[in-house]
Amino acid sequence: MAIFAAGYPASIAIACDAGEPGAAIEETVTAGGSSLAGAFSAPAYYGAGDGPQSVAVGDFNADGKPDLALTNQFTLAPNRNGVSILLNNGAGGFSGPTFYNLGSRLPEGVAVGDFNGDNKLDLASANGGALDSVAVLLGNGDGTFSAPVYIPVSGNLYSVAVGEFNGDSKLDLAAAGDGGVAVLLGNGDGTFSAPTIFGAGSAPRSVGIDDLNVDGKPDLTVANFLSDDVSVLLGVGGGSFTGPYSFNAGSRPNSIAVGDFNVDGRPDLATANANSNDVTVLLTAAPRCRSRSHPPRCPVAPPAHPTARPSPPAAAPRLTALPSPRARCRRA
Ligand SMILES: [Ca+2]
Ligand SMILES: [Ca+2]
Ligand SMILES: [Ca+2]
Ligand SMILES: [Ca+2]
Repeated sequence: MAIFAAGYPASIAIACDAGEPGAAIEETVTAGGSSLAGAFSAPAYYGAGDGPQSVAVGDFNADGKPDLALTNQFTLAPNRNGVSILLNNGAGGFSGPTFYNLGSRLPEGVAVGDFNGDNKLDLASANGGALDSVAVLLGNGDGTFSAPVYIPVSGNLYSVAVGEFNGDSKLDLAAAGDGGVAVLLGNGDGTFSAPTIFGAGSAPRSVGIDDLNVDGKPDLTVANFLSDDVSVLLGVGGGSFTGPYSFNAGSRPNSIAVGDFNVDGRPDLATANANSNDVTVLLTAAPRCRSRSHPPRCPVAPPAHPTARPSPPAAAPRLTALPSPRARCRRA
């Protein structure tokens, strides 16, 4: 990985051929610094229990106003680990919290989805500690939740995300922890399959979901805290993934998020790097064009690979890092 001084954006193209299923990703390291003074009101603070770790948004009481769900950790008092709900009061403020106890589990990440198809939002938390697990709390539609149900997942979980991996229209979960990425397929009734573990880098801390290679199948992105990189696992359908494909990040990436930062219609990645005090941004590049015509012509979207690539060997091949950005192909 090339090292860039903060504030001096640079890029490395890491590309796959247009016909390959691998995402083509261009790497840029940036740091913040521009002022957004006046963009937000003065901060308001609401009680959220002991040791809030993570926050997610959903309309839990179906009043059209987004509410908050947080995870709490208080290791000195295990009965204060859990999930807190703050309901939107309609004036930009929040009431609560209402607390759901997860015992001695140490919840980190929390995600929102309707897991049982009743149009009421539910919660999933990624729990570390001795009882590492995913906790599922089904929503009652009025801002309250059922008692948590636990799915054991070894590996000291840190993060959970909601996706649909096997095309059955039932929401699934991906959870990142020290053991890799656990995929739990939803049964549509709020229960989930036992986890299938996919390898990532060292100490995965955060997982995101998006379709990076635009093949209609959601892919997994993972920030690996100890290997200082991002793992991309490409969905192949059926709840399975190939990879991991590794991309360098800053030092100790702790969180990953997906967004189309260059507004080209392709999802990009950002990691928060706890030790290098910066953000790594990985821009998904357009597929490399093999055409020798002038001007070169590329497909608007990468064509679907005709056959699923077999599972990679234990040491998955890395995508080739190119020394400089390639000229963009002009779209036909
Ligand atoms: Ca539900
Ligand atoms: Ca599913
Ligand atoms: Ca995909
Ligand atoms: Ca983009």
